[in-house]
Amino acid sequence: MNHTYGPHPRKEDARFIRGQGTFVDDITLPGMLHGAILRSPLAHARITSIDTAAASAHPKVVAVLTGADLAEREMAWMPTLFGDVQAVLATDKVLFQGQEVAFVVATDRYAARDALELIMVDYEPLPPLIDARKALGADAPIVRENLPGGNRIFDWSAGDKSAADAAFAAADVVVECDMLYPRSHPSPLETCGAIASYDATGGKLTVWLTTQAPHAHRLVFAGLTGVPEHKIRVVSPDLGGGFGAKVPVYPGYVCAIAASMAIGRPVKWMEDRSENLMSTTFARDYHMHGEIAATADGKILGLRARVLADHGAFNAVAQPSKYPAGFFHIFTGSYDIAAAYCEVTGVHTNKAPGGVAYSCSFRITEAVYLVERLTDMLARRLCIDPAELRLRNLLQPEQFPYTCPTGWEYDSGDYPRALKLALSIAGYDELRAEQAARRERGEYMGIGISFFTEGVGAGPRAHMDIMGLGMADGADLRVHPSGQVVLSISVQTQGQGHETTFAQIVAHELGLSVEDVEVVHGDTDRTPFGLGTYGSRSTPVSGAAAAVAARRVRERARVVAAAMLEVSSDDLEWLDGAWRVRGDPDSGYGIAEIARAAHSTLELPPGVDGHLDASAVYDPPNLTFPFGAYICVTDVDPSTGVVAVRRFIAVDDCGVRINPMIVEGQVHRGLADGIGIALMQVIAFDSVGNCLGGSFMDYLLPTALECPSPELGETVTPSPHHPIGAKGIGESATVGSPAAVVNSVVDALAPFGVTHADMPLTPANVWLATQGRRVRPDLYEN
Ligand code: MCN
Ligand code: CUM
Repeated sequence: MNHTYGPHPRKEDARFIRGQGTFVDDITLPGMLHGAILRSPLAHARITSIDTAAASAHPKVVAVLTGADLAEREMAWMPTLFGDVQAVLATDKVLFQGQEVAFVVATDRYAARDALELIMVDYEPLPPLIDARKALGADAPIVRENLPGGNRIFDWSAGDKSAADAAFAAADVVVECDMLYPRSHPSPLETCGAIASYDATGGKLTVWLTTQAPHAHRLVFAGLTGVPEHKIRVVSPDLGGGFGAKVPVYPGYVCAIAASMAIGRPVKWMEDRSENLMSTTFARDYHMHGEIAATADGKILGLRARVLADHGAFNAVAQPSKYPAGFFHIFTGSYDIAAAYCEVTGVHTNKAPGGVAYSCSFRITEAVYLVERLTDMLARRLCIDPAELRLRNLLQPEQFPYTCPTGWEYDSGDYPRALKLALSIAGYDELRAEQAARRERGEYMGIGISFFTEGVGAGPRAHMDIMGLGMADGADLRVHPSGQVVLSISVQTQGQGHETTFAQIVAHELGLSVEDVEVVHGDTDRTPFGLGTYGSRSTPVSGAAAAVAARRVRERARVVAAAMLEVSSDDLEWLDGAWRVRGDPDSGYGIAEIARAAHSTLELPPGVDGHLDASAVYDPPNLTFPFGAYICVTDVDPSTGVVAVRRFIAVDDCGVRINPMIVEGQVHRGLADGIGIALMQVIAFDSVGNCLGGSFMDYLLPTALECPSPELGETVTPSPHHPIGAKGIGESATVGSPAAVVNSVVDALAPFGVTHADMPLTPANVWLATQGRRVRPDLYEN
């Protein structure tokens, strides 16, 4: 019986490795039609006319929808999860290249694509706004003409400005830097899609959907279509990755729904790779100016940041509503910095909807990058080793719970232990000696460190909401007479292994085998309400709900066990997976026997009903704060600019590990993310707004060739407020690793006087850096 946490093989892999997963595009319904989207070739243009006659006349075309058609159904605009409204199909203007303009429904997918070419759209080009830094200029083109703030979405600040200013005034040294965290794309292997099936007779709408948040999307669909929420079923079958890309509601989903409701047949829409890369939601695009102040012996006194956030044409992605810059303001990171202040301005540009997404912990990615770059620069300026400077400034274990200057309470941590472990795995002193020896020979090796703290598990209802909804999650636990159990959860795995780890949580609490727990998710008709999987919140929130529900089952079982043993339930203790009479460990019953008895005719005490089922709704009291120490070793060839990542050492602390094997898998993929972001990925635009990242020839994914097998270490500092002491892990490595890679490359290039270069550190950009030149990797002037 396996009822402890541990490296249990993933239950879901049996079907995946046999090719038996069911993804949205695998589903075919009787009479199903296929939709395709006509997209704007221009970044900014007025639509003067749309002629769909020829497309409609195509023999295989069943319907053509335009914005005007949707407007008649009041579905031309949809709410986003971030409180914006986004055009489903453009009516007046197009605002980015790839924006949705018309939807063709045909009897097969090829005919639908062919017919797109028969639609005639007249565009009157407008000057596009591509460079976010020009968004607030007097002569900037206005992206959203109907918004009162023009291109300005928000101005937001956090921290104590005067305290920060005073810290800077008192400092011996100040280091500052402009840095860009470029626009990147989560690129799940499965693109986005939907099958909508509307049954007019029953008034029921079923949508198979690539979504990380089935219940949230159902609520949006209810508001849009007028179909009541309880008559809508959103089914999210297996997902081929999400990484944040499947959080937003996309126009294609709504088009499929509108078409199915208009035609009365199921309609499938599945985007292709280029559509996914050009028009689904983006991440980052943060233009940051950071400043760090310190004493001459390297005690950090203050941190300031001024950020311009490029959100593209619409604000598509949820971030807890009180925080328009996500959790960027946890930007003092892992250090004991008394004074900090940041200002963030969000702007619209003529680019695809942006915002957070891509393993980001709601903008903590950008914050970690900023402070870790500045810390390295400070170390260089003060001629202090970057590891030593960090050890002097890391928060100490006795400071927890620690309230950071912008008000968040970090729950637990032992940071020096994690960094020292990473340094010892790396053999840091020997690496520095090797580096010096190589430099003598004209070889450029870099050692880059980063330390990160995340805040994940959104979120406590006292502090945050999405669409006005508190962020509690539900778990329902059904205990069959055999003692086998079914757990229904509101979160949605995209590859993280919830069917295994959530079963482990329940098995652990109830003394069952992992095989005896079946996990149901991804179907709003079968699962309790909750806001979905992102921000590594599944374990912190829904995992807690599962543990609480299981403990309720255990308490119910106690009463039944007492009746079975004819003792008072006070005389029972839970020991080794069974309720036993205190002092008599050989007596007692496990959950299976108790469940059987609960369902039997056994006489139960008054008020006790005859089954063990329980449910829980979990409102987290705080975020959980996982952390880690990363070290990246690179070899850089300054003559070609080629960077090779030789080693990657990652020590992660996510509290209690439910399944260490899955945790390590999460770290592996996050490190690959980070290497990709740091070295090869950017969604760039030319000056008229053509997206230059529309295929995997241009937007590069790292492979095993670029990613060394990482050397992992762990420390375990349980979260004090989480029922099982776990913290999230799903985004840690993506958040923490880019800074380590960049610090490593800049370290390698120190002899060239390089102090900073913006990501991605492609061969061209690295070579330019050695020549003392800085480029804007996100913008190509035509
Ligand atoms: N886990 C564990 N012990 C812990 C923490 C987590 O065993 N202390 C396990 C969990 O039970 C779960 C997995 O690790 O099986 C990730 O858990 P968690 O950190 O709670 O993150 P979520 O499940 O909420 O996943 C979301 C996170 C995010 S936001 C992105 S983005 C991302 C990521 O997960 N997208 C992914 N990892 C991904 N992994 C895959 N394969 N595909 C994606 O799209
Ligand atoms: Cu920020 S990407 Mo994940 O939260 O789905």
